Amino acid sequence: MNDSYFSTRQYNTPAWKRLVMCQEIGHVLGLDHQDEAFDNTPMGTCMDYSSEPNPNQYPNQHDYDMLASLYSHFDSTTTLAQLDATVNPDIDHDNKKPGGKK
Ligand SMILES: [Ca+2]
Ligand SMILES: [Zn+2]
Repeated sequence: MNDSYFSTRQYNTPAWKRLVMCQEIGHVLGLDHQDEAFDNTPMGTCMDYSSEPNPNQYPNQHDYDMLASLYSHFDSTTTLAQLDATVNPDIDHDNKKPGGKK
């Protein structure tokens, strides 16, 4: 984290720290901003740009719904075999068993 903003009195508060950490972790998990205007009513999610941090310290239901749609399913394809072939072209993918040693 670039914590240079926290040397500014206005931002060196628990609410701003929670908002920023929540938003950056949200980005790592694949979430985008829900809103990028600073001067409108806070949406109650850390994925909202706002000049009022207090209502925006945590994810809201939309963020949890997005995470569920991103992750609560099995992938229909995988590129793992391609990675194996690059790293070790001798791996026999046809005879690979689930849970077998690799
Ligand atoms: Ca906003
Ligand atoms: Zn952001």
